Amino acid sequence: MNLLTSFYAEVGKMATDDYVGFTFFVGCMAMMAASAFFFLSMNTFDKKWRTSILVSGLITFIAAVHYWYMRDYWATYMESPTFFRYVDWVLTVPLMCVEFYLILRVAGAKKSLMWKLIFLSVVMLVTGYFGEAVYTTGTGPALWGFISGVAYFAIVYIIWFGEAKKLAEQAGGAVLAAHKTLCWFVLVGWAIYPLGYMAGTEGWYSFVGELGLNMDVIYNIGDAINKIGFGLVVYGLAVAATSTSEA
Ligand SMILES: *C/C=C(C)/C=C/C=C(C)/C=C/C1=C(C)CCCC1(C)C
Repeated sequence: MNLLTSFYAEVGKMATDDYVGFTFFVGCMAMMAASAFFFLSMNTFDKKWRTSILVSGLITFIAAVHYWYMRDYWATYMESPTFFRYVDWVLTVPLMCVEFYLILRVAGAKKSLMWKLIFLSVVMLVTGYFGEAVYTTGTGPALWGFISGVAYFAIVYIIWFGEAKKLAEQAGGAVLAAHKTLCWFVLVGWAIYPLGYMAGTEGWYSFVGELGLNMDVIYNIGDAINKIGFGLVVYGLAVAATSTSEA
């Protein structure tokens, strides 16, 4: 076999109705493109915003690499790449918590706020993994999903009403506006994930799966919205803050 035929032999076929495969593929490309965008734009901003843009790029870059593997895993086994999915999340979601801290630093945010959010996000994801991959029968998924949901709401509380909200108000202006948008991402954008979880695990909520919704498609849509959208909000803040400081 020459090089060309062996190359083509390695590219799997994809059925036109394989929405999971399709969204893994498009998700991978979108994450790559977003990473290039964030990394290349980084140096056009004031120094104090560069770390935030760098983190936006790291989030989509880490996701791009995981999507590369997940796309391949799905194409080979036609199974949910649960392990890679959660490794991706456990790296990227804490980085989203870091973003909150970074933009609120102008109002004097403390590291303890960042660690609190990181801790809660890890609890949310590890317990979610237990329900999705370890205790997958009986009341397991519902119970672990519930614990995960409690950690999720603790994050929502801190950013919407707690410490983070107060700092955003002190900062005011573009930071407050960006913080508010990010809060909506967490409340609405992140709520996509429990929906995917309910579609893909067994429990009293099995009607969600019966609607014909697919867990991986839902997770892939959620990731595209949240990782790229979140990064763009931070990008918009850096644009706004850089142009006002020049004026
Ligand atoms: C880039 C990836 C992101 C923003 C992932 C976020 C994931 C969640 C908010 C997951 C939440 C879950 C629950 C609230 C309950 C059920 C289990 C999870 C892990 C799907």
